[in-house]
Amino acid sequence: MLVPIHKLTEDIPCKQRLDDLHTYFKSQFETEPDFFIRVPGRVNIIGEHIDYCGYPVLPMALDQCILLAVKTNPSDHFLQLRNINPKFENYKCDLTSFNIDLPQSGTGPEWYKYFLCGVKGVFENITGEFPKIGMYVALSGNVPPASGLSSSSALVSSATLATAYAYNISLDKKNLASISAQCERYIGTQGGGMDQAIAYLAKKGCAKFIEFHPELQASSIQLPSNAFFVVANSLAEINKAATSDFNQRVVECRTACRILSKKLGFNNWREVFRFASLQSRIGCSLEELERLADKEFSKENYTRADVLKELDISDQDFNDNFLTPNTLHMDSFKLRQRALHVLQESLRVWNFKSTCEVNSNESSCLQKLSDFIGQSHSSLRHLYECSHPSLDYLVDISKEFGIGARLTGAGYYLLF
Ligand code: ADP
Ligand code: NG1
Ligand code: MG
Repeated sequence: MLVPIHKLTEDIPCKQRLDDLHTYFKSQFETEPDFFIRVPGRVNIIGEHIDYCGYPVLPMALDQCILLAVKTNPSDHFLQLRNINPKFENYKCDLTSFNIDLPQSGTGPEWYKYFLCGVKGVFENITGEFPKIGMYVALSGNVPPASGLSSSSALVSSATLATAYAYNISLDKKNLASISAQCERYIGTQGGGMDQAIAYLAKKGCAKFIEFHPELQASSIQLPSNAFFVVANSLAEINKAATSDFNQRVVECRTACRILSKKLGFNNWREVFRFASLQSRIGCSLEELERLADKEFSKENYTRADVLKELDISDQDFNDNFLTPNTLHMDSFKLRQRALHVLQESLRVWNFKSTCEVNSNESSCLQKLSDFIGQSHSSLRHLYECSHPSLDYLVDISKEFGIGARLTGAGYYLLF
């Protein structure tokens, strides 16, 4: 949401935080902001680690959000960033020449690099040379960072929206979501677009069924009126850009998909790296694709040599064209487990959606939804191996009370 300062009314959401940010902005820059931006975090109800395979997901927006106060300054070309949380350092750069260089390992990228992703994403969508305009920006965020609730994408998406508005670029919400999804990859992770899509396309009072293939589409899903969703923090944090875990899973999925595509004799198997594309290319059902993966991937573990043999390519080709900078070391691939998770989880999303649509007010409905959520966690824990002992503990306690619970986001968080 974008609010010019003259429309800052009393009934606007987050009014107190906006007032505090307004005061902070003035104390930092000794001037008034031109506009405010609000972008929510999200909780994904079901459909985990499948967006980057092209399959639909079912998230909803949270109240927790990133707020920005922004003033443009046409008389210079500097970006100046301040964060109301003193833990995050001030930042200034020249918008005519900046780059997003990433740390080699260890801690994740500095917070302002997520903002730069959004700026870069918009700049890339402006054709030809254009004058750079300075921007003063103050940020206030209360999405718990590195916890699976999409604080990173709320931050990147807020930067995209702020930059597009500052530069008077007219883009619709779907375009903004797609640009934000693409440019967040400059932070080093190969995400799928769920977080940025819900950031822009969420509607109050419902979840969204978000499709990516063949193009971005969001439809509202009415959840049962007698259902409660609780988001609990396991307190285990992971910065997705600080380790290669996230990208390793993406690479395993892409590799599995390419191997199936090659086995099926598709000449362009290199380009068919998302299961959703493979499925429409074959023209089969999810169940049929699952049976194919089950049949073709019989090993628990594939070595690098196994993969090279299956694809009939050289080590150099594999490194250059199929791996990411932080997955070059990979020499073991759990193709079977990752493929089965993706295809079964995708089926659960469709079943969850149709259960909500068909009998949303029957008591049996809640039990069914709860079961899907429980199965999703079990799959993420055992097949996708992205859970955490603290999370499993919370899920196990919930089970004792007959409540379906699962992690949400890339890992390390909980929902029921
Ligand atoms: P998430 O699951 O929350 O998206 P990520 O690992 O993708 O986790 O991104 C977390 C990173 O996003 C943080 O380490 C920080 O760099 C940045 N971030 C999130 N919220 C804020 C904030 N309020 N202020 C500054 N940076 C933030
Ligand atoms: P989080 O954990 O919020 O960073 C990540 C990806 C999503 C999706 C989920 C797993 C990004 C920006 N986000 O979310 O696209 O793949 O993990 O379902 O990469
Ligand atoms: Mg993130």
